[in-house]
Amino acid sequence: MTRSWAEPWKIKMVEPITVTTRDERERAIVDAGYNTFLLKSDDVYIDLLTDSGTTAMSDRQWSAMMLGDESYAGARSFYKLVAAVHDVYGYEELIPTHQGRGAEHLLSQILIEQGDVVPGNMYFTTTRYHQERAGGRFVDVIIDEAHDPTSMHPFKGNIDIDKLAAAVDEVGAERVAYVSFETNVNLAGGQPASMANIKAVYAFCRERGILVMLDATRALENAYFIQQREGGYEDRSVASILREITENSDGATVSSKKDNLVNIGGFLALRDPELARKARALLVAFEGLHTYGGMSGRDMEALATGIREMVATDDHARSRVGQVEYLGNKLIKYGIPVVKPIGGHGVFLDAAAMLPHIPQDQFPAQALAAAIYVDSGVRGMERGIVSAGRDPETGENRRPKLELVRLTIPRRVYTQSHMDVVAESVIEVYEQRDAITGLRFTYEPESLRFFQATFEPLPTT
Ligand code: PM9
Repeated sequence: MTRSWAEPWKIKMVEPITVTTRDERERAIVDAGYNTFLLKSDDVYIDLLTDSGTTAMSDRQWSAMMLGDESYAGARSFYKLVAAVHDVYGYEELIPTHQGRGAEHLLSQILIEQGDVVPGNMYFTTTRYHQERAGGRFVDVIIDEAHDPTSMHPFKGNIDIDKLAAAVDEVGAERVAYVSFETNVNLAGGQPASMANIKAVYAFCRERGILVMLDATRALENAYFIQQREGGYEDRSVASILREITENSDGATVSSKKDNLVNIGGFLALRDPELARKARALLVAFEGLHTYGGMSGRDMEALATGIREMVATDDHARSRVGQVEYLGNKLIKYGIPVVKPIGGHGVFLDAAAMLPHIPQDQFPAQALAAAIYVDSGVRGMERGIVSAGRDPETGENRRPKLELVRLTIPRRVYTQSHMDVVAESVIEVYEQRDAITGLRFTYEPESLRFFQATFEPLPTT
């Protein structure tokens, strides 16, 4: 008999949520221009927009906040954070930022020169935005399986070394700013890279003198999948696998709003003191002094505690990913098309397969996210053509192969009963899918358009 697992915590405080009526939700989605980012949280029942900054902190984190040292310079809380990042991730140089994109901005500015190439394993919205803003050209070198929602490859976050070699050969190693290696690739569906692949990329880059910068935002979840799926790692702790992932990298950007169990914060971590000096010079202009960056003392206390807490036992990673798998398996059982294998931070609905009657230009994933919200008050997020944006050179829509709705699970927030309600709503909407129509823009922002764009339904013919 397979034995069940349970969350390694019990609930000490609750936050009431209420369910709205269908009429209220129909009005709310029109007011929000069919963009779930523009809904008010009071109009949302179960909020699966993102796992970013939506974590429930522990009693230890809340009590650590009381110890926050709010000194402008040299705060005690900063040195606790430096020690936590060093002990858990192994990096010597810490540049604290307000969140992940602050770190991406600094890294892009210190390493990318106009015309440089930045190979990476599938784009992330803010990451690519900063790389392009600094004059770089992102080249996707993820394995082909990552673009196929039905492929059961256990490590769909892997970099294809042949694609990487081709990207390097095209411009020469000196025009490659760095390899941008995301752990547990978000837009592929929360899919991990294998340790074998991570090591192969380090070896390839070392030989050619190219830096490897991790996006270690969800490296913990990647470490957990390595433990579960890669031969030789089954008896290793998630903490030790995480250290092995980061071991040969030259640095990392981290949005601490995910793995690190806090509501705000992030950092750039580096090994080279000279590079760190350059980053700190920018830090003081864009974020704050080098001993707080974009965080208060209490934020840094909560973060230092969260970083240690996430690896204290493997139970946290197991129950976090276990809850995502619980929802995913329910949907798979019913025949809902989802990205497989189920990823680490959310279940990704294959909107292209669910709504084949809506062409990609009419934003099927955006329409599906809106329909699920109207059905039940469950809020997900589009991760398809709207998120991909336009090519800055041609102005044309980028057409990602994946047209997805992400149901992202916040850490330590919802119970399995919430997951049951979510699954039932998705099933209901799937059964009524022919009634869903495509959308068109009523407002399209120039960059990162998915955050603030508004839409209206296309007239039915
Ligand atoms: N990710 C997410 O919901 C929040 C913003 S986009 C909707 O998935 C990676 C892999 C991320 C990420 C944010 C950032 C940026 C960098 N890398 O949001 O600036 O998933 O802290 O981090 C979001 P910040």
